Amino acid sequence: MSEKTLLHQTAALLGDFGIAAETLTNGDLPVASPIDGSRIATIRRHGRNDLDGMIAAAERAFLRWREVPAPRRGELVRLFAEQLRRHKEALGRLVSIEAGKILEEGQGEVQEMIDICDFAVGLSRQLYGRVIASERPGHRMIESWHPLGPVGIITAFNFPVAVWSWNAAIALVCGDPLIWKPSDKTPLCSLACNALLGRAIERFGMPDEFPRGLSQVAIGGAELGEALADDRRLPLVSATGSTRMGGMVGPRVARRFGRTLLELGGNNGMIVAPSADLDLALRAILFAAVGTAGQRCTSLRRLFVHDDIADTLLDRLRHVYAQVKIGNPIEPGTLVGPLIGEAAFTAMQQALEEARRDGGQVFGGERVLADRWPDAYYVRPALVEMPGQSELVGRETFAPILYVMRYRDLDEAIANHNAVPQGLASSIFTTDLREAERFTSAVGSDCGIVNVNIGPSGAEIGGAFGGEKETGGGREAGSDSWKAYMRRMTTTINYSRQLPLAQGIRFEVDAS
Ligand code: UN1
Repeated sequence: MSEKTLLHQTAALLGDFGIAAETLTNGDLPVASPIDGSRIATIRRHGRNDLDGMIAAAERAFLRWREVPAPRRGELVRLFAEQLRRHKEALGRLVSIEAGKILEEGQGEVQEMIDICDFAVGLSRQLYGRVIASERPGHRMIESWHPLGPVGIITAFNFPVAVWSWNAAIALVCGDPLIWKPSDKTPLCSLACNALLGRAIERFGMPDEFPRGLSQVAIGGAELGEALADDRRLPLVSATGSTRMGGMVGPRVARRFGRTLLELGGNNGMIVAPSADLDLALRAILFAAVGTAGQRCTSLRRLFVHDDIADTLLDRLRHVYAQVKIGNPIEPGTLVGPLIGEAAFTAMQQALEEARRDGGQVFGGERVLADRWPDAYYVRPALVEMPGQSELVGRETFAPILYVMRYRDLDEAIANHNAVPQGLASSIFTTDLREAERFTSAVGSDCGIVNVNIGPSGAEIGGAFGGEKETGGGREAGSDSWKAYMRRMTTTINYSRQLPLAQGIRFEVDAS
């Protein structure tokens, strides 16, 4: 893959989305493809002043958008989904070029966008409140949901389009404008998404400057994230990324009594019990641990295997790990693309070194294809047999490292599974009903996502997505996650001729 080819492909793809060629050359932020490390664009970074103007525009758009009936707002999201269907192949390819994901996964991300849009369109007619029985005669209590205001959305490089869309599609039907700060490693994907949404906005037909403020992208690094977190005009900041980033955003938003929706680090585990269907388990492990080069927040990082089947499973795992095709993610047949960059590679090598010091036996993990692409970082996924769950295993290393530990007793395995700071996704492979139920019960996994006979990654959008502990506690996407994007109102209406007080309190003066 020559530098020229990727550069040209990127410009052509973005051109089709309506992004002018000058946008890709006139700037101060270099964008590289992890495929070969070559530069694919140089775009303009925004400063705090730009962001300030964007937030002001979003505030103005909010005043109009909140008055558009929710099912009409849903119509905009329906139009956006139409654009996504039309450009699924192209946007998926851009994801592959900019984030290094294999084509299949790039397309999968766009499918996830389409799915959440469809969900949001239906939701736009179902933003239900409730009627609550009042304790007072002649009174009615109702709970209703109203638009909240402009939402700040911070996303990571590894899901450069889908995670924004979980927030965007829901926030839009809820009546909230969007300000998106993508990872500065994947800004082009965000420009493409915003351009497609722009086309939908155009077709929807809205007056004057209002469309601009409805959805904006702020390009930059941590300084912009901090500014978003500090700004009182953004009642909600939804942030997906590392626990370190969440530790910066969370307290800053809390200091101004704003609301956060945090989806942070995961250190996802799987228990493989003696009764497990090992063929299924093997495929699930491969997809969850090796897919996306181990760079999903839901990637499988810890495997607890029962002693009785450990040797068999490990033999089979080593076999598939040795065969997995690593290479250019836009070539068909590749299963593992590059790491996002040098820092990810260094962190992975340091973790493997530490694992060896802790008595771990490392299989794989070495750099490959360096002679072909010296500026890109491809690795063979690593399997590491650990004598126990050391401090290292408790940390999330964003790379394809799978720590394997053996167990004898399920409760002990569950306890170890839960004994890490993160709480995103988990799974058990078993055909024993008692074990499956125990794992999904109150005394089982402490994660937000708890699966049986499927791996921890690759969640559908219909469920609420997120996790506990250092994962941040937020829930995005389906179920009733929409409530985070709205303002809850409790209303009591008195249609009687009396004024009874709640709790039977008497508070009167003789006014005669
Ligand atoms: C992420 O890595 O931040 O469940 C999101 C999954 C995907 C989303 C991952 N649907 O793996």
